[in-house]
Amino acid sequence: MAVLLDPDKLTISDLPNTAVKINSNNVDFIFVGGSTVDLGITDTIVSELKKLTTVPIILFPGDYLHLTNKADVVLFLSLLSGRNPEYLIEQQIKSVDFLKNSNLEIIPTAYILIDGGIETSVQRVSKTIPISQANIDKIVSTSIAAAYMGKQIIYLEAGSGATVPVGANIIKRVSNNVRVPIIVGGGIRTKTQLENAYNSGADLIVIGTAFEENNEILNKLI
Ligand code: 1GP
Repeated sequence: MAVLLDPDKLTISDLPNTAVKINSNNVDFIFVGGSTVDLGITDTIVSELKKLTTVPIILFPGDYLHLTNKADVVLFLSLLSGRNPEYLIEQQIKSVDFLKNSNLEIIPTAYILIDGGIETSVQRVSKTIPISQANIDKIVSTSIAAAYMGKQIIYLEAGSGATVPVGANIIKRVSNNVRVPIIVGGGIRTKTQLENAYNSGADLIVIGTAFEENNEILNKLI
């Protein structure tokens, strides 16, 4: 399981306690990112986290300006559910000057936004429409196209704070059709939802809001 930390919603003084919870609950990865993050904060948060944990830190950037060399990996996201060139290719081009001189492991990732029941910040910031959960064929075709493009991860995203996580039927259909590892996130708050997603074929589940609201939740989930 991965925990998502949004630098916008954290202060440096929160980090020691956050790291204790992460370290004591077998969290596999820490994702750091958010749609709207002030400049420089990601770098500071990741530097501090590195002093507190050995859990690998994966950047999940909302903007190329959030990149930092202090993390281990960056998900090189392309928002394939949307039709906004800024998040399909422009941000990626803008990131090259930074990434070509960095030591980050870069993982080509298809980012697929699926309707999570509310307008989420990724939808607002990216100005793209999520794919309806009813439109499973489109989600599957987008995932297969992503695999043909060479994406190494497919991220099925209901959006942070979603009221409806990505459905088990969707995860199942995608995992039956692609061999690419699948990350699922958005609105997962309970052990049942977590188990349903894993049993349907998710390879990694990301928990953000539920952990922000209650950082005792990990021992209930894992
Ligand atoms: C958001 O998928 C992540 O990008 C996690 O979502 O905050 O709803 O857990 P939550």
